[in-house]
Amino acid sequence: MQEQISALKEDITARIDAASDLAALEDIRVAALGKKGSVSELMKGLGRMSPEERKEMGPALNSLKNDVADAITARKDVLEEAALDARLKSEKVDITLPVLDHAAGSVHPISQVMDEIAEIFASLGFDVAEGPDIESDFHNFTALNIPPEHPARQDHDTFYLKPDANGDRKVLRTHTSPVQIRTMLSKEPPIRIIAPGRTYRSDSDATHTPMFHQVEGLVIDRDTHLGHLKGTLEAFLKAFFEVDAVTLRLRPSYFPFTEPSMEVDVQCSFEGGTVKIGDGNDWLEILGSGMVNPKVLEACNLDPNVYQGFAFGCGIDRLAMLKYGMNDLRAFFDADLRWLKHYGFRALDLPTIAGGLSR
Ligand code: 2NM
Repeated sequence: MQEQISALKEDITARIDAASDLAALEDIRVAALGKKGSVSELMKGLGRMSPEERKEMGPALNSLKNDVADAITARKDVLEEAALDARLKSEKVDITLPVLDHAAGSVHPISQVMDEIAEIFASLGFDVAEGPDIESDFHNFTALNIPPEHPARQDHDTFYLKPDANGDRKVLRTHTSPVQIRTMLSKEPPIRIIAPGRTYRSDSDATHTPMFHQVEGLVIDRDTHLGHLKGTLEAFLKAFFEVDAVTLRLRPSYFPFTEPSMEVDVQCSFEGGTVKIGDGNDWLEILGSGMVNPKVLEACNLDPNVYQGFAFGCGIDRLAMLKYGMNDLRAFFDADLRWLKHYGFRALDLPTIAGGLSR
């Protein structure tokens, strides 16, 4: 019996060492330790033995079983490591090689438009400012002359976060204006910035998505006036739509953070089923703007008797649709590769004023 055990052990270990892959090893395990395996069959025989025999054979069979199991585990480790090595070798990527086809990935139209806007305003002397998406109530509302009980806080369809221990609720910023507030609080005028980025309102239909993109602009100095606002917006829209001239119409409006406030329309035509910006018989509302309300300046510790300035804001998603002839806002966020291939921009082809924005 002892001899039978050693012979079996020798046989099984030889097979284990010869197993060339994990599947072959599993077959060996089943043939030895499985329900009907050779080792299991021997162990079944224990029941028919006399107590003396069992006393001797029990431990011997147990250690056979353990030795076989250990040998399988050891071989499994070796085979798994070899399999991983082979896989790493076959999937090796030489990251020092030049990109084969950089057109394979593309820049999303919204990123392209943000780059274009930053480039245009850089040429006018503006910096790009950024701030957090999760904002304090103060920066998103109060400092902008939107007091606690103002209906604008509901009108904005604000996403509120759970209140903290002090009962303060943070918000997903409903506009990028809090970036302007942060800039005025931390920098001395003159200030010339744009604040592009993500904004959030609980609103979803063909023309609204709960996350959308805005760019706002802010200029603060001692003698900044409405003429500067109009000239800046004209220069921006001409460069953005790549036309020689634009005609603007400033319509009186109301925002809590500006006084006076103006809606800005650009002259356009809708002939032939597409919008043409520049001239024509129609008007397209494109921006909100105004002179920064003295209360906002005060909230930012700026003396309204010394400093004044203008601000404006507009939706980037809509600007992108207008410029690149897209009709459904929701397609921006579908991540449909066919759409991205059609509308995407070449990754390394950055917009420049000199080289053209949207080649
Ligand atoms: C708009 C329209 C008009 C605006 C105002 C400010 C700030 F912080 F200076 F008061 N930031 N953005 C503003 C003004 C935004 O968006 C339609």
